[in-house]
Amino acid sequence: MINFNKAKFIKSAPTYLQKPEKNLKEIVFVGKSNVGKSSLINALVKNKSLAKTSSKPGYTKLLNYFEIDEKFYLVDAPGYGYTASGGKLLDSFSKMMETYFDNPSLAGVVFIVDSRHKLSKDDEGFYEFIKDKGLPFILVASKSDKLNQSEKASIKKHITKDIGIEEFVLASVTKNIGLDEIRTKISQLI
Ligand SMILES: Nc1nc2c(ncn2[C@@H]2O[C@H](COP(=O)(O)OP(=O)(O)OP(=O)(O)O)[C@@H](O)[C@H]2O)c(=O)[nH]1
Ligand SMILES: [Mg+2]
Repeated sequence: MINFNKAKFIKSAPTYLQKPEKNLKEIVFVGKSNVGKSSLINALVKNKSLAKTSSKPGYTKLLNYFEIDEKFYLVDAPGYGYTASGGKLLDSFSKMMETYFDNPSLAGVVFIVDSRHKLSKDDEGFYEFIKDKGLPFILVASKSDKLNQSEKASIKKHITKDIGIEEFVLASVTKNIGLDEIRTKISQLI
């Protein structure tokens, strides 16, 4: 059993090569800027001020390592702004993240998309990228508190039918939806 409430900030790093000394597995949170990566980390550990959040996009600038229950790291990452092309990530931030994915400690990706919209080209590009790399991932559709029933049905149809991802978690940090399921899935990757 992992105690997610036992969470502490360890350090910020520009690449995984500067990661914390203690060698633990890592779960990284990835998605477009402002999708709710940092908020989701806070909700999972029940500490609203652990990871810094903002209503403005582009807030998280480095890899932020949070140690959970002395067992593994949750890694908060900047949001993407990259162009997907043949599985390569193009801009300078993306180069930084591309090297991150060669990190041997990486145990899985929490891939977050906005439940109010279809996947963007960048989301689809990132999905191709993790598929190519064969990385285990948990797909989370965030901000589900903003959806009505028919909108929930339509994002489900989009993800499962158009994109072809069978399993995903519809989540809301404000309404505490999907969080236990995400904790369970992360525990299975560790
Ligand atoms: N209604 C609602 N708002 C949310 C939810 N999750 C995040 N937000 C809001 O979305 C905004 C962005 O949240 P962040 O957690 O900072 O997003 P981020 O993905 O870390 O953004 P960057 O670090 O800039 O890439 C904030 O105003 C949050 O309060 C949610 O489940 N529901
Ligand atoms: Mg952030």
